[in-house]
Amino acid sequence: MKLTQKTIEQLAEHLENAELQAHDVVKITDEHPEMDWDDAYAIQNEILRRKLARGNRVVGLKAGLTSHAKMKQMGVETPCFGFLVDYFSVPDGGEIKIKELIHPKVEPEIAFVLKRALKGPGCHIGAVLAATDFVMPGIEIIDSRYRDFKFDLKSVIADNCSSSRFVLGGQAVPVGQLDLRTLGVVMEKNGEAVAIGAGAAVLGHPAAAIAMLANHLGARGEEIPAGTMILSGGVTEAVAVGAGDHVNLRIQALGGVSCRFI
Ligand code: OOG
Ligand code: MG
Repeated sequence: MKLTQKTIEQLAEHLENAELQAHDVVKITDEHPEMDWDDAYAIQNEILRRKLARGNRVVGLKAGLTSHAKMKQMGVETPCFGFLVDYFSVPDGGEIKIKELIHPKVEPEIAFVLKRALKGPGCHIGAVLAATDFVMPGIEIIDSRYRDFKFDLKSVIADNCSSSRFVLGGQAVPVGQLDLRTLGVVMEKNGEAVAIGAGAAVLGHPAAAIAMLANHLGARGEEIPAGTMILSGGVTEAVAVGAGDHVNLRIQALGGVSCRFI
């Protein structure tokens, strides 16, 4: 760790205020180029602590930057992990208020729900599939607090990996009979297909993103608890949205999920 506890708390407050007040900020590594990975996750944890103290609850976890399309779009080469709290959750078909957000983008995701806890190190896709209750389609709405969505990996980790809203829907399907690599993914904006892909775009197999998360937490002595919902990461590039847009995601064998921006 390179930052003091006081600086970590200040940066967490700074980034969380940007989220809650829907305004952008410059990336924090501009002022703190010395910060390291532990500092980045410590800032994210401090944002979580602030939310829990205010009565919010964790309702899921996420892996991000797990597909080449996303890594290329954002100019980074390693996945990141974040948390999802209660007020991020939007019902299927629900409305999302643009004025509560800065510059939102949507991305198609495969969501996993676990029936058993997963603990690294050494977690692999076999363990993930064995522990998975079902998968379902999810639209993630990301909203980097950084100006023009420009950041480096440490800055984006501190910013809880741009987490903002998510929508789950479709069908909850057990993984036993599915080949998650070849599941087709089509996301439409206002009726036009704007993002098309397949599950394998996520680290070769979306379960690998869940295994990486378990191994990341395992290195810190933590686990993914049974029952956790996890977004495995955008399959394609994220697509910018504005007021009036309607987004619909369909995933082969898993059905569809949608939301509207007002
Ligand atoms: C970081 C969040 C990435 C994903 O699924 O790749 C993410 C960003 O692109 O702003 O959620
Ligand atoms: Mg995502």
